Amino acid sequence: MKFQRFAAMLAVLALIAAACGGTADDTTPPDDSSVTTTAAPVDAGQTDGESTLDVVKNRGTLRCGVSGSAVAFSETQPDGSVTGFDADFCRALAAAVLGDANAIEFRALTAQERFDALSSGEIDVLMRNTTWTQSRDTEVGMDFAPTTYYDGQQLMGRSEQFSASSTLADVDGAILCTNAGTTTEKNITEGAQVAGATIQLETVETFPEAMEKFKAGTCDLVTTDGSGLVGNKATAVRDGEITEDEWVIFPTAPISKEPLGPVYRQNDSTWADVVNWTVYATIIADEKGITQANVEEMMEVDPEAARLFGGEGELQTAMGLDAEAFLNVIKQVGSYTDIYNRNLNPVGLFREGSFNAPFNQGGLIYAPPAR
Ligand SMILES: N[C@@H](CCC(=O)N[C@@H](CS)C(=O)NCC(=O)O)C(=O)O
Repeated sequence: MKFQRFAAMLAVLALIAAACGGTADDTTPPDDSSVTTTAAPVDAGQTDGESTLDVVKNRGTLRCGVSGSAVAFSETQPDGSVTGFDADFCRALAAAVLGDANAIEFRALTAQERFDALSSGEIDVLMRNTTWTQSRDTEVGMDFAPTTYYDGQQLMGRSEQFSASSTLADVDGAILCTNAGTTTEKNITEGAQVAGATIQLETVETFPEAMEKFKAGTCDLVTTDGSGLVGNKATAVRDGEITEDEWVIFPTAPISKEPLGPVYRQNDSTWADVVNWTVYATIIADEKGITQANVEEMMEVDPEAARLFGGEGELQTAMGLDAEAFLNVIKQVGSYTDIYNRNLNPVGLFREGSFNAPFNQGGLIYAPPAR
């Protein structure tokens, strides 16, 4: 225990040193420019060995890290509320743990800030378009929940310069913009090199800033996860800034794999189970056609649904939750399809034919059995 406290102190000193003198690049691990420490939580009143589950229950609110400006995933509204796919998974977790989908404090974080916010205990969970990578899973000190959205990196340019069949070789000589502290900047640097294209990469703090530069013509292209490009293009069309065919997203086959999902501090198996099974509950509900409207009826006729939503044979209390934890998730927030369709259909993202379709319809969205 003493050693752990000493390690935590060292981590704080490292953070202060980084904040005072260094740039993000001084501490860049191989795949991430955003992290200065991998230490255990040093804040938020969490004692050594205590699960985040107890911290959240005692506090009575969930602190959920989001972007706040990721179209359709987490967008801070003028009244301060946060909407989107990631925001709804925060709500699902709050409904499971606290019985109240609104018992949340959202924290808007840039890509650079997100892992430090988790390491320091400022947030309990991160739901911010975050890609599961080996370095984040190991040296950065994170653990990853099941993927909630299978994405891939693409580029967006003007139709007079690029087309849907453009490739990375075609971006030779171009200025590309994206946000810092992301897999995006690493992928495009490597990808362009392999394709033999010389590019000028400009990284800014947030993706909306990259979009502003693209609109102003300072950048020839923007690049990020495909969902982000689709969302930003849909917003520009909706706001009358462009016509549907003015900007083009390419290449059709993304240049990377970006499995996005919830992230938590490593080595907290109790909390990991809770976050993971909250995601799984939304997926199992979806597999069974269970919705906010019919969940109680389905519990009568389907033994797995009965267990998962608090009936005979329930396993939620063994995880430190109320038996009805996942019933609250479905009733207050909905199944995976409810969450997906509500947030992503409006910007033109559909499950059909994508990796985000259910496993029995050719997709990758799959949950282990609730038994
Ligand atoms: N998935 C990548 C990229 C994440 C990312 O920053 N995505 C952009 C595009 S949607 C974003 O969240 N932008 C909103 C912002 O900058 O706040 C990662 O984990 O590094």
